[in-house]
Amino acid sequence: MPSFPGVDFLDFDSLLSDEEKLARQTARQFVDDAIMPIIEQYNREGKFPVQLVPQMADLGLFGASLKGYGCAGMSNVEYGLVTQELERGDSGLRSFVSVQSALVMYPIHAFGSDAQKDKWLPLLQQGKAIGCFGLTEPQFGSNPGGMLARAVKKGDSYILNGEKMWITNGSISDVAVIWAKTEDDKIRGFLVEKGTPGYKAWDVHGKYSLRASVTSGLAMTDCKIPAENLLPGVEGLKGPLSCLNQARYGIGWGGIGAAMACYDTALTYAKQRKQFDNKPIASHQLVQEKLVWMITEITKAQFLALQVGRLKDKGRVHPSHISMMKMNNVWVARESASRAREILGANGIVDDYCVMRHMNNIESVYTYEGTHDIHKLIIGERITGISAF
Ligand code: TGC
Ligand code: FAD
Repeated sequence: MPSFPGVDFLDFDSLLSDEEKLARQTARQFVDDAIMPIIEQYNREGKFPVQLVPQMADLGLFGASLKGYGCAGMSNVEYGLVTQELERGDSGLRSFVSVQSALVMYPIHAFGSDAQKDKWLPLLQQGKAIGCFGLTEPQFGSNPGGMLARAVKKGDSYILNGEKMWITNGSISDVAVIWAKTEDDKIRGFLVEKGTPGYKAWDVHGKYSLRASVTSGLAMTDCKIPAENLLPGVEGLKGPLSCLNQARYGIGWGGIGAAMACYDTALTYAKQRKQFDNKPIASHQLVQEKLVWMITEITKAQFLALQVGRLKDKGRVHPSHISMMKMNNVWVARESASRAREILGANGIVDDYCVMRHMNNIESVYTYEGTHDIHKLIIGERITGISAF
């Protein structure tokens, strides 16, 4: 399939290095060749295309911005451009890569023991093991600090009890990074392996969003976890929140990808579809206004993402910068999908076109990894010094 040409109104590409363009092109071609031909079918059937995992591993997409253990050692900008392309294909594919990379490999890399890193990072990087990240609980979403999951030390083990909800990849994971409070009320991370007695995963059905992604609930009943499966390098809420910084960053680029897919589809459609005197609908001012809104916001989102990426590469990014990027760029995707749907008229509601799939997916992306409004409050706290949660 010919490669997607990209969306570049303001010569954004002149700010990218050859390596950055190559990383994007590699992901772009993979999306066009391997994802686009099958994604509507998988979305319709509500299945994750698990057969793509080895191919994604071969392309170095897992843990791509980490160093060592076979990881590609990409810059943050390169990694961001990859997640942009994946989400242009489908948010579910980007979710898979985000969870595997930012929420499972990153905490093991940053906070794990040498034995944990040696055991899991090569397997996860090669796609021979799949991981998930259990922070959210049925009663604690935006406020994970209130979690009920508990780990009690008993000899050389921890006894883990609790429930996690809305967990991407939950039922297909070989290892789960589970966050729970120990007896001193501190949040700690545990590596819970598939097959641990008392550990159960089940799938959420009836989703209208992220249908090509596995979303699960997890239950842990008196799970005996060897003490060496505790992540030794971090305690407190800053552990899971620092993983979220990595994942939210990828999502900020991903939003651009979903918006690009909707814009490109709407622009092509508007130039072809004729109404009133056999004129293309693109010749009407009201239709042009929607397309102009999209290209303007996509362009602004690109420069925001690039600056956050450059700051991250220099070690100068603050979590509130990433919040602004996640909040803004996912909103741009949501609004672009809505406008593109209008331009496509009735055709906008069927899966001959990608628009409604993106529109539905973005509802999850708008909510997970900190809702749109939680990111507003993070930025609000940063500029006023006052917490309004
Ligand atoms: P607060 O008192 O502000 O902070 C507690 C400790 O954490 C530190 N901290 C951070 N550290 C690293 N990165 C950040 N972004 C951090 N934000 C805060 C903070 O300095 C403090 O450290 P210390 O040493 O003083 O203890 O915590 P709070 O309880 O008031 O909560 C703050 C709030 C609301 C911003 C936080 O809870 C939050 O972000 N809530 C949203 C929850 C969320 O995003 N959940 C995501 C679950 S995972 C998911 O959705 C995966 S989707 C996967 C897919 O892509 O498919
Ligand atoms: P709530 O926290 O109940 O919020 C409901 C509404 O209230 C929101 O609009 C919110 O903005 C608002 N609100 C809450 N508090 C405030 C406040 N203080 N001020 C103003 N407004 C507020 N979690 C994981 O741990 N791992 C995963 O892999 C994972 N994957 C997910 C995949 C999908 C498809 C989805 C949908 C979710 C996933 N999540 C995952 C969970 C996700 O992170 C949570 O849904 C999210 O953090 C919001 O929590 P909640 O749904 O409980 O909403």
